[in-house]
Amino acid sequence: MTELTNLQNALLAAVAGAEDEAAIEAVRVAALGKKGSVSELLKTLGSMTPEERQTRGAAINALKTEIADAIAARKSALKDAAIAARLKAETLDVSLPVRSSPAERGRIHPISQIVDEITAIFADLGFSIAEGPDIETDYYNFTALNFPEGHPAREMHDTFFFNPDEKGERKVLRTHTSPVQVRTMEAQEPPIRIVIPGKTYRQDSDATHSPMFHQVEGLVIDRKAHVGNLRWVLEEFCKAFFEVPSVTMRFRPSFFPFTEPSFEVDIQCDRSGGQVKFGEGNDWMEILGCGMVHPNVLRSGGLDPDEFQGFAWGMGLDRIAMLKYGMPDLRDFFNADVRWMNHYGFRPLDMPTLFGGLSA
Ligand code: 2NL
Repeated sequence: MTELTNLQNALLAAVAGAEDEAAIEAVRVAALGKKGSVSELLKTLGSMTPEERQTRGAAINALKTEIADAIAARKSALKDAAIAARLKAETLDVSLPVRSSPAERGRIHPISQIVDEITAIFADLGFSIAEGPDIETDYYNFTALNFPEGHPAREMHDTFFFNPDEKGERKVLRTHTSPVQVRTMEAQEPPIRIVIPGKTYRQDSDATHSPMFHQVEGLVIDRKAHVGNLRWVLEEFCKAFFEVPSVTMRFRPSFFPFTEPSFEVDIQCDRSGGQVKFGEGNDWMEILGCGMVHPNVLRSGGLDPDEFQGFAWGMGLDRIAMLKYGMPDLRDFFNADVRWMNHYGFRPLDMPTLFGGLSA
């Protein structure tokens, strides 16, 4: 019997010493598996005399039951311990403050904000938004807009030209967004009321000029559109954009190839306090150019100038954004500096609306 007692002690010690579920399973296989130590003993029962079976056989069976129970108990204890350890390791501290989502932390670039503000104002006045390609043909950028071939204004625009293609045609980076208006006149029947925000390009670079800059242009074509309508639209725009109840505007005669008559528009302002205030003061600030669409441009758009007339305007956004939001150097706009964006950028969910306040 000491042999059985020894085995019993050894197995119980092994059970007690099993540190995890894999170890206890190994003990089970070694004792109760097909070739396990206890199983081997059970096999000897067949060759025993009936008396032997009653004493030794019963003892072997008792050992088997005891070991099986011990293993089961240890297994269940180890399983509980494993679950407890996992629960401890995977605990979430639900009292930690929630991190803001990346979409909330990102910032809207002031130029995008200005475009959103301006398009919200004109959408409210019944305008649609039109867009077109940045790479244009010489025809849409110049010829269709009444810049004759060899006209000095083509050079005045400091145009970026592409290398000539097989046909000798040189594409350009558009120097203004006006090509989009010609494309729209070709594609749509009047009445046309569109605003065109977009990137434009000229070879110029200093504190107030960037070779890539932004414009918004507008176009209205109808049978009876006139300068009075133009003035009203621009005045409504300026009041909404500068967020003041009234503005005084000055229309000075000017020249653009695509309009006749042409005007440069100043808005009354006060620069005395180191900051520009609109709607009051003794200063003027130029904000845009405009005019009645030249008959040649109407013809380029497939319209009969004896039937239709229209007005158009264009303004540079970058300088206006610097002014409205007090940013000193234009070059910082396009340096992709996260610190600058965090300072001057706008919250993505504060969309400009006329009822909620444009830049509030
Ligand atoms: C400025 C002046 C202007 C236009 C743009 C335009 C477009 C067509 C026909 C007639 Cl298709 N005019 N655009 C008209 C007057 C002025 O821009 O100083 N922009 C920054």
